[in-house]
Amino acid sequence: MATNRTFTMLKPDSLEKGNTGAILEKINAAGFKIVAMKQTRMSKAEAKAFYAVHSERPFFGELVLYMTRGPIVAAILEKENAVEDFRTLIGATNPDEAAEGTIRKLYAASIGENAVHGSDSDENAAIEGSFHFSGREIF
Ligand code: IDP
Ligand code: MG
Repeated sequence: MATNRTFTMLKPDSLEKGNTGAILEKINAAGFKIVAMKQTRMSKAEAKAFYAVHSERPFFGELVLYMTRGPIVAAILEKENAVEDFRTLIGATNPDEAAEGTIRKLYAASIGENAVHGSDSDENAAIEGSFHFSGREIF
């Protein structure tokens, strides 16, 4: 069932570069409502669990180090067609392939350090949102 919610993380590089406000402004301008948001930091165990689907990939170790090296901003976003529209807003995984004006084109350094996460399905959006937020943090 389509829930019209997606989950995002502004990744450590975005916070390090001071891009939090600019990225949230893009998200806001694109019509997403923030229904949950916090700054937090994942432990290595949490990052391994969050990205378990990638555990056999050659970049997994690098990904866990990157995602745990500093704080992130995690958020649940609401909008009609949220999952697909948010993937369009952030652009391709590799910023070299991302469309002009997308968040990754503007703010990502590389395929590894790519500024933001966006859920790839309604099912994963629900799983990922629940990973970071309890019911009483979602409005
Ligand atoms: P996505 O974030 O666009 O959905 P995924 O394929 O799900 O991309 O990969 C998850 C994350 O793993 C990426 O956002 C990126 O941070 C990292 N990653 C993906 N592919 C590579 C790679 O080839 N080298 C290094 N890191 C990668
Ligand atoms: Mg993905």
